[in-house]
Amino acid sequence: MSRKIAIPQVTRIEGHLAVHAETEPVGEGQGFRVTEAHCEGEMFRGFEKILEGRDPLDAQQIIQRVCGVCPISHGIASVRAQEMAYGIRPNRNGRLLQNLLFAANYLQSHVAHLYQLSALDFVDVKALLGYSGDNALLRKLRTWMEQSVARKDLFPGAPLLPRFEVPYIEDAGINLALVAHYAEALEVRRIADEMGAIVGARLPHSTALVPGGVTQVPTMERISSYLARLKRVEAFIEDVYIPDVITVAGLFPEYFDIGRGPGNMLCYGVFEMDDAGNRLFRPGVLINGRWEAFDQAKITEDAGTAWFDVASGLHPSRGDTIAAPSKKGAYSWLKAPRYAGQVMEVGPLARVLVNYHDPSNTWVKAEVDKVLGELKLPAEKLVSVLGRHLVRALEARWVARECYRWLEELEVDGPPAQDFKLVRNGSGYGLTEAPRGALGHWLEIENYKIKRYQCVVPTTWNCSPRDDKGVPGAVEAALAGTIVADPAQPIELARIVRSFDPCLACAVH
Ligand code: NFE
Ligand code: MG
Repeated sequence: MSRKIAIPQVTRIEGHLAVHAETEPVGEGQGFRVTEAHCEGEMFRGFEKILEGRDPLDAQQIIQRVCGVCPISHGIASVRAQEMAYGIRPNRNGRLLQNLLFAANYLQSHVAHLYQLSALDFVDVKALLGYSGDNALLRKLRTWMEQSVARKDLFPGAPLLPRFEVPYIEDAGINLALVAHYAEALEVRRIADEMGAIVGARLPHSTALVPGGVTQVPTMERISSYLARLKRVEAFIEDVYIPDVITVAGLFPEYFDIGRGPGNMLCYGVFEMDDAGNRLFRPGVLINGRWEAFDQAKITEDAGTAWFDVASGLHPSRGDTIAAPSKKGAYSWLKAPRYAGQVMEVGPLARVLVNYHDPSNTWVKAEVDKVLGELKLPAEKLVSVLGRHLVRALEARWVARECYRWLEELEVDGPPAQDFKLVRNGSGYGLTEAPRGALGHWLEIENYKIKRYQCVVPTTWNCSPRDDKGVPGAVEAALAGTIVADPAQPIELARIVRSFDPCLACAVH
């Protein structure tokens, strides 16, 4: 008999996502296959409307509040849109300082994703209660665990339980190490946020980010403070984060075959490497396995299954945000973004695969092939739950490495931003890559005020509902076909959803 699976609140992601799946039995004792899945974004925020009528210079401040995890992405997209409207580019220091600020936010976000959000999909935290031994970490964890076992409401140990009761990692040493790294990751994330604050004046929401650069002059003291912290964060990525992902991959190799998704990949490009605008990760798309140049005119948003009373299929420069909570046939507060009418995956995997197949870019291919060779893994297996975790960790390595170069290229005590003049009327768009993928802001200015502001956000792409043709979004597609051993404990689905690192707070903006 078929079974419905409901995960009414996916925990350990940002924001409010419900997942519903229909299943059919595979065979006696062989579990249930997902025939179709729905992702429901359950909250409306309305930042696009909040910005209307305001001073454009306030946009990067207000829009960063969309998220506490990836605020700098929204800040960067916003200043890029303004830079286009004002007809400027960041000066050299401005470009490098924005990269350093953005990179710090990437590193914080990627480390958070593996440890605070995903590790408990694999680590057996409950087993820790039974482990002998006595140290400060174990004592703290036992207290958390005992509290969380005893109570159903919110409590200090809430991130650890409840959980699906399924087989987790059995090796006590690995469980203990991963939980110790969970605690260490909190410290590393604080240090990464300090790196961001050195350049951006404060984190999570930077007050120093402006069109054309930042307001913090790169003094020798700031450069050396950033560098010291970068070394600490990089050591964690190299010695802990990447090895941990490889350890988990070795214990759950079947997850290289689970959670594939639509296979189409979109990347807007990120981290400007020179004054001509070349980027570390270049823009591009993969459609049906073929690389194509990226064209921003091909982005549209369908709204047929979203709770909005707006026209469907519009380019975001013409989009609008009118909430319609009673709309018939709708099931999500996310619109359905499409590229050339196609559903797209975005995120670290998309950045890396688009660049892997880019005919003009060789560094990504060389780096990826080296790791695939070491792991004896074919490239196709990257499009999977474990592939997303692995690529995200590798990306943290590459971004940390670039930071050294950007620090060296800074002109010490030189101007940190390009000057600009406000415009009475104008428009622009800012396309960048947030840690979770392709992020775009579209801005229209009329009489020195924001007339229209539209955001199309990474998790809006990944957790998109069905479009007007009925085609499922990327995560919906990744869930379909999955075999769930026990529909009452659908850990397979949770692992797939979390591999995309969804942030519904961003997605519904
Ligand atoms: Ni709230 Fe975000 C990132 C953006 S995801 S985390 O990364 O933009 O939709
Ligand atoms: Mg939007």
